[in-house]
Amino acid sequence: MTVTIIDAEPTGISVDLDRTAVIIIDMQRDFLEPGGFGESLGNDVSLLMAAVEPCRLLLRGARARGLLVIHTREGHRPDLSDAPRAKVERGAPNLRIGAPGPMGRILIRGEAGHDIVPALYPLPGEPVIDKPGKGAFYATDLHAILHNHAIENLIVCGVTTEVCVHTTVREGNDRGYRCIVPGDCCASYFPEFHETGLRMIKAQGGIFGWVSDSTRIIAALGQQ
Ligand code: TIU
Repeated sequence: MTVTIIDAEPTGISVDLDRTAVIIIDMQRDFLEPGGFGESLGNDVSLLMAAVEPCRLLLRGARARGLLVIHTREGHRPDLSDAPRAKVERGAPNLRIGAPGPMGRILIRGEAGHDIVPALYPLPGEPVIDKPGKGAFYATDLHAILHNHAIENLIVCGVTTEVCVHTTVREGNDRGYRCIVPGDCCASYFPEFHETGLRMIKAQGGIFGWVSDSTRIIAALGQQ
């Protein structure tokens, strides 16, 4: 047992690092890189790129401390058999899931754009969860992996704040995990959604969890 206190809002939180995992949500090339799917939708991907360096530093600290690190990727089977029609049919036909995009077929497993950005690439042995939905628990083995590692606390990073990070935090909170979100390790194409998304997590005494940042969490990792 290795207890440390992470400075956070609405309160500091005491966690056992031996029961704490870092989850990096969907830091995929198609969402983040210039020339990818996200940019082809008209988004400013530099907003998302801002989260890469804080995530890299947090990952380095977490790996050095021996925390379980888990990565997720949003995407579907090449035959789209796991993609609901309601999801596939959304948006302009040439920008739909499975359509040819600038980095391969959009949100299809195995395509270049579906892969994780080089700066945050998983190390051998770190679980990578391929998820068909926005939340990392839905239709995946994430809960089983966390349970088998006796994890109680999740540090949730990634993109986008109000979509896949938020959905995962809500799912995790309802499953009994304490969810801590380093705000600078998350990002959105919509800065106001990012800010409001973080405020929603920590409102009402921490209705979904806690909000901190990479600097304070890295400090806590070295504190014990
Ligand atoms: N990973 C994730 O958030 N998927 C999205 O589709 N996000 C958007 O904000 N579109």
